[in-house]
Amino acid sequence: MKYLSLLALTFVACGIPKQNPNAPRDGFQYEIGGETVAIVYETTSTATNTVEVAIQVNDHQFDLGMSTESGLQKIDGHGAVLTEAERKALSQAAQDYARTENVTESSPIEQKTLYLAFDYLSQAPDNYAFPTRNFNSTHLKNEGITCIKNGSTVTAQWNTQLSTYVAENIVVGVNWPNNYGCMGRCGADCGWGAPSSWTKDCLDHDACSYRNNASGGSSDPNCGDEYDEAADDWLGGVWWGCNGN
Ligand SMILES: [Ca+2]
Ligand SMILES: [Ca+2]
Ligand SMILES: [Ca+2]
Repeated sequence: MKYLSLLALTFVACGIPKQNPNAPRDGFQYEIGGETVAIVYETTSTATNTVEVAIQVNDHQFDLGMSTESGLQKIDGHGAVLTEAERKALSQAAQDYARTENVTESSPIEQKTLYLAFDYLSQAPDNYAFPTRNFNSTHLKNEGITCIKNGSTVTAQWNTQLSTYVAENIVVGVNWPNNYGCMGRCGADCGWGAPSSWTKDCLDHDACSYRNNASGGSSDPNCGDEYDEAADDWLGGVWWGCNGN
């Protein structure tokens, strides 16, 4: 981890311009709205069938654990709150990584996890502070991740500061405006062909985010909990075969 920190600091401190050939191989750097965002990552496979993914976004550290047998085990964001520029950079990194590495469903778990982690982090609600979370893998499949099918009608459910319960029937896969295409797909809009999950918790998150952003409310107090509940779906749904079909 020390290596990552030093690397990132050097990376930022030198103000390396875009596409510098000396930039570290395992990283991205973007200029977004006058803000420099450096992203450095590292994946490690352990003896216990677990893949550890470390992602550093400027001075924020994220550590994820993915089991090759049971899916997502932990996400530790150390309390990080991402800026809008950092979230946009992560979204771009997800796209660039998926294209560069040609990430597909048959890619190694390290690659899929890294791509899905970039994608998940990029969709954090405003002012959301990433906690330390552990997932009870024995309950993941039946309680945490429910696959949904494209073209079926599913009742999205969420809550807000003003309403303890909001429900709306949505045809899975329908395109809503403002980059809310492919409703029910975990991730913004319809993605770029890289693997993604289609689940109930992601539909709830999509609907909550759209309805609350559209009405001008900050989405965090309203949809932060839906974002939490979708974490295992986002990162583990592909693993469980929730491909929307
Ligand atoms: Ca879930
Ligand atoms: Ca909510
Ligand atoms: Ca979505």
